[in-house]
Amino acid sequence: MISNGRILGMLAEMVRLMTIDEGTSQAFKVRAYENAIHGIEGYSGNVADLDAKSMAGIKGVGASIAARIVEFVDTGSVKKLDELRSLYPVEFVELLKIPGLGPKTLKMLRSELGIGNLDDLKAALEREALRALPGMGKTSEEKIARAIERLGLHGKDRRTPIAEAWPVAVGLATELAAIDGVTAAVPAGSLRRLAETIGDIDIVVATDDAQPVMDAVSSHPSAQSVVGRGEKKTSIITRSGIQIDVRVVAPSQLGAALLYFTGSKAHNISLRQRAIDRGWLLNEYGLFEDQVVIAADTEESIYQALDLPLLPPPIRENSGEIEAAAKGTLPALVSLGEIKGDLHFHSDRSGDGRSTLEEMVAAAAARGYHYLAITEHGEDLAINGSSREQMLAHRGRIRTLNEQYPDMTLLYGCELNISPTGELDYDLDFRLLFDWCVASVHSSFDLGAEQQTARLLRAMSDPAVNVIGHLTGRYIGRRPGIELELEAVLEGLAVSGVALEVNGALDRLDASAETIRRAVGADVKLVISTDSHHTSDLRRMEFGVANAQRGWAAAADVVNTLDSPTFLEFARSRR
Ligand code: DGT
Ligand code: CA
Ligand code: CA
Ligand code: ZN
Repeated sequence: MISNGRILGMLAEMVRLMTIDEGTSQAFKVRAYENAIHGIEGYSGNVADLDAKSMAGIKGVGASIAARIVEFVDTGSVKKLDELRSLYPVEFVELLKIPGLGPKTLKMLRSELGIGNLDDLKAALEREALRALPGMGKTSEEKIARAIERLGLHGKDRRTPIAEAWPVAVGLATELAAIDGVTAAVPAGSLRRLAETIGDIDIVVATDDAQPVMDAVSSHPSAQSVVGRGEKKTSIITRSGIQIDVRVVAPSQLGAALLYFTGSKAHNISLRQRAIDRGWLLNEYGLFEDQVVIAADTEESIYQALDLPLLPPPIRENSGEIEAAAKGTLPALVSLGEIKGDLHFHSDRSGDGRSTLEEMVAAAAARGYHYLAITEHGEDLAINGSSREQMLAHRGRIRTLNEQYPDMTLLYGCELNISPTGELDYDLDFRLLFDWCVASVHSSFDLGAEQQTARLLRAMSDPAVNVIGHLTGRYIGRRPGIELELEAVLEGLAVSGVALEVNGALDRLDASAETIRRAVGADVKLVISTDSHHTSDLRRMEFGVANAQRGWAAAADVVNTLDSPTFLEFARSRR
């Protein structure tokens, strides 16, 4: 059975390759595939079960794309995709990640200079060959060279942003879990710890019959090459250049294997030392005294035998967690079940929103939230801000809609734009009409640290502001965050009572875990948010919570764990 994840992977590859083929991501055909992806992401059934006609009934999926999906389901491949793959090999497509290299430029580099991969590009930069091309110059050469440095696009050291690796890992694990005899298939390694970038994907599969799993992996359609094949371990490199290690273990040893392959290595070494201190041995097969198993089947049983509570993967970095847990001083880390609302949330009132207000609110209600802040973009954001009139009309719609949800308080909110000097949208009186305001940087990312810091401090002095959204504005692996004086910013937050957002979008994870940990130490309040623009984004809450854990945040540090009355008091407290 072909999963929705596999179909989405195929469509995403079509988008990548057609963007190059068409020369722009705005081409009609590319947009059509993107719409199909959004539609399928929001579809809860199994797409492969549908015929072409009912597939075309899914929002965003047209007849010709439906036909391609059917071809994929029936034959395991798509002719058009194969053609595009031979035109644009992986090592060429990879160059698209470099800021400043759009599809048109890339095609020109290939036709004019024969550049087909990173090594070719570096050599061309070396001999200053790019600057002679139309639309290029010395500055563009320098910019590209810097971007190559910063993205770490260097052969084996290359790391993949977690947002890119996550769907690949979860998709493959879901497929392997469906193989007969498999009792569990779990992504481990740095991905499970929610590291920002992933060296390779590690998947642990529990079954007594390794052969079908190893076969499925080595013949997987996403594999470009098989780089290792053993009885219990197979490694492949995907067409998008990510290495995946799949290891098979006996179900009775799943806990020990997960613990070992989740790491981090430093955490493992400390745990093993704890075992040695007790005269025991800890490895990927279990915890042993002489040859006798003390614990092996679950991670929890192993931690327990070592007099420790189950430590969640995000904090397994050997940065004091084992010592703190042993002493009982580890904070009770925030958990998903404690989250009572989402406080950074867009509908299609924002130009980049993709679901209606009604759909978004229904999705939040389905999660059992007690409160929800609708935070459409403020007027200044170039393409998709809302005017005063639009905002006030939206407020009416929100209030009316709230009548249908007696168990949830809807807050009329806004995501205000912080100007380069720290001013905010509208005027203070208008801002104070909002029940909840996120304030975020969406422009002038290149200012110096001093200016950025002043800008943020000024924004948080505004009485309408409740939380600073995605603090640095980074996109992991694509855009560095703004520079700022963290100490001063955290002190400003602590003094003003403005919260710091933990943005759960996987390509942001902003604030970073390090910043969160420092914020917690500085008594700064946190808000964990999804920044949803579509109903399928609400699940980002689990990433936000995991990143907050990675920053050692307790429920008491997180505003949206408060019960409704206490939260509403917090929302009003600076007004
Ligand atoms: P990555 O792939 O660089 O993002 O980081 P990880 O943490 O996924 O590292 P990886 O893939 O090399 O290994 C997966 C896990 O296996 C790692 O987190 C801990 C465990 N591991 C690997 N090598 C060793 C080792 O030499 N000693 C111990 N104790 N554990 C290891
Ligand atoms: Ca790994
Ligand atoms: Ca690995
Ligand atoms: Zn934003």
